[in-house]
Amino acid sequence: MFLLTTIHGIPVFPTAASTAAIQQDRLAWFLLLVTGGITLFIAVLIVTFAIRYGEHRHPQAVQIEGNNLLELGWTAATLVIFMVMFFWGARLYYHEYTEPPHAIHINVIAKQWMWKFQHAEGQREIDELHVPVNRPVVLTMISQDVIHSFFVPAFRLKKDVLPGRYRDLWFQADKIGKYQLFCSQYCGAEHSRMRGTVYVMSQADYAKWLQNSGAMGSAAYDGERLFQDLACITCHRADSTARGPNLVGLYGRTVHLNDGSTVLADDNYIRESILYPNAKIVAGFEPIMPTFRGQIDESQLLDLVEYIKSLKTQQQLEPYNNRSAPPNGPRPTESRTQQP
Ligand code: HEC
Ligand SMILES: [Cu+2]
Repeated sequence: MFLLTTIHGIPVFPTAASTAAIQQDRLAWFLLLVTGGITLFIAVLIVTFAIRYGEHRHPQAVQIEGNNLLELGWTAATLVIFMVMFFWGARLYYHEYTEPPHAIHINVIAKQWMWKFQHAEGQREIDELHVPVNRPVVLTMISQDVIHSFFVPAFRLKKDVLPGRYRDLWFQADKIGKYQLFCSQYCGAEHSRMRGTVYVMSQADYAKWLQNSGAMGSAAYDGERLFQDLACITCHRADSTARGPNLVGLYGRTVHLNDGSTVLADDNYIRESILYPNAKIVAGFEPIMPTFRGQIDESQLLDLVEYIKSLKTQQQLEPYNNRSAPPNGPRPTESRTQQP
């Protein structure tokens, strides 16, 4: 395997601890060798030509008017090299932007100057992230203030974390250990202290950690409580008198809006619906939803999103006290969207 992280004990590349790391290192080495090789070749030519064809030796220059074979040759050769770079890079890029199914999902909130992590099972961490080895992990990241950047050199992983917008990032760690996390976007006075540690654990240790880290309830469960406390439930009910759309099965569905357009109900759409309810009005509904901007923080918003994502059956939306009531037929709210 072509992979070099140290030369005589001197580290050239940081430890490679994710599936993508090895791939990216290979590409980086390839680019380095090609560009380094060409640079060297040109440097040697310049020096030799300068010596061999200096003014004193060849006072009379002989013009060469072109050589088709040579020109075709180097055009084709560079094209091939660039195409290899392009497709190789595009493959890695595509891989990086395709979230694998069955991944562990963790929410990340960046703020001046710390990293907050919220596991789906309810664990919350600050500046520490525990993940299992050999399992894909999807991070949904958002900033509470300015732009930060999530950077784990050992995973060859870096992505800006923006305010007002969820962005996903995924990785699969393949070496148990402790790795550094940095913020790589200058974000204020204590930017340099915005660091953390990623602990990659065996699957058994991770399961133990999940059990022992004292989560009170899952993120979706916290979201459900908020849904009741903030009285979302008064409008978004699963009964025929509800004034808001039924949120069951909303996540991942296409929503029809009153201006005739459609939108995919993803994390960012749900977030926008809560903060800017009037930005997009669901077809068949009045713009009566109040904004919750300023009333809930990023972490509560993420919990609400988790809860709405978890809504798969009507029963889940019933208030606690009539959970056992059977769903009572089709509801007017269901006509607003068509199942894909
Ligand atoms: C006063 C009633 C009311 C309250 C309270 C309310 N909503 Fe809404 N909500 C609506 C209405 C009406 C719509 C559809 C019109 C629109 O898009 O603004 C809507 C739309 C939504 C949508 C988009 C639904 C879709 O099908 O695309 C989401 C998500 C949502 N609300 C979440 C919430 C959450 C979470 C809360 C509590 C924090 C909440 N709502 C509180 C009335 C309400
Ligand atoms: Cu930062």
